[in-house]
Amino acid sequence: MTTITYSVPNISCGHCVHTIRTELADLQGVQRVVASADTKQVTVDFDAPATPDKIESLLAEIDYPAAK
Ligand SMILES: [Cu+2]
Repeated sequence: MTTITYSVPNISCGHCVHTIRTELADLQGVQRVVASADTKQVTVDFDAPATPDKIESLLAEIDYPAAK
């Protein structure tokens, strides 16, 4: 299991949190998603076949790109 915390500046409300949680949960291998509008952070626990690249691509696709 790998855990990565992303900084996602676009998170502004509970809707954003819900969207991110729902979309990431659909990615195979993702075990747990914690997103917060307060900290603007998304923490993802995942195993293969999910990868940091796939998670970042998905976040960018749904308009919540992770800050580098
Ligand atoms: Cu929102």
